[in-house]
Amino acid sequence: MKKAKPYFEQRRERRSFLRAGVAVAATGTLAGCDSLSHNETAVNVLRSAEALTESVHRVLGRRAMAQEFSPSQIAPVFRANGTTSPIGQSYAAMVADGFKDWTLTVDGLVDKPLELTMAELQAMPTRTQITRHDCVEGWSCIGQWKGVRLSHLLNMATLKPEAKFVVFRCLDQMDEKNEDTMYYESVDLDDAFHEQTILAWELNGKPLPVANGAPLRARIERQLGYKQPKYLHHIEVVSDFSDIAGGKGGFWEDHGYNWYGGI
Ligand SMILES: Nc1nc2c(c(=O)[nH]1)N[C@H]1C(S)=C(S)[C@@H](COP(=O)(O)O)O[C@H]1N2
Ligand SMILES: [Mo]
Repeated sequence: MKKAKPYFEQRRERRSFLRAGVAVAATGTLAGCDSLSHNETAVNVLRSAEALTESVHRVLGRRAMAQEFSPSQIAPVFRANGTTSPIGQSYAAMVADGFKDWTLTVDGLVDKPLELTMAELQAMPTRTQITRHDCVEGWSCIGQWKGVRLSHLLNMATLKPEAKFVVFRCLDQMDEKNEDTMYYESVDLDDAFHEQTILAWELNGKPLPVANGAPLRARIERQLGYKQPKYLHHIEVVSDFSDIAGGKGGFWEDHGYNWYGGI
């Protein structure tokens, strides 16, 4: 009998087919959560465009802001995707006690490592933004996020000169049979210090739901959906990620996605 593939492998196959749909979302005027239809020619044109995106972003600079929307454009329900309820006792226990003992660690190539409670994070200067999330599976969704800028934490921790990337470590295990499949992601310092890169504890004016990454998730608004890590507990500053997990800088990158998911 043929062994069933882990669900993330099945999803990867579907995603590589659909990923070009995101560019359609980026040029359309979608409000709320919409599925996208695909047109063969457009998909091929956009595939080649995608290859150029990283170099174009490098030349033009990476400070440009992602579009922000008005409150009336917020989707009634923000769609959830990927992990929507992390497996395992330790996360369940955190949910049960309202994340009372959860902390966020910031360490690696920093002068002053941090360990922050939610109360400490929430006492920091906040940013609120209404943005559109674009998933490579072919849907987009507009939501309002509130949190602290990642730059604020990185400045507090003070990066060492060798620092090049920020790695986000999450609490959810992707393959229930393999403990080495925790979701993780990474971005370079351009994205880490971007004005709209925040660590959010609120979605649409309410505490971040479990399905969307409670208690804390990153919003890196110039990047695609898979570069928006949920269920954060640890941020590590590194010079190189080749010795982390599969070495490609993220869970989906280790399964074939581009490391650069800029939009
Ligand atoms: N920890 C974690 N972060 C994750 C994922 C995941 O499975 N686990 N899925 C990613 C993908 S592919 C998308 S589209 C978004 C979905 O975020 P949402 O559930 O808030 O819509 O989270 C991203 N971040
Ligand atoms: Mo996604």
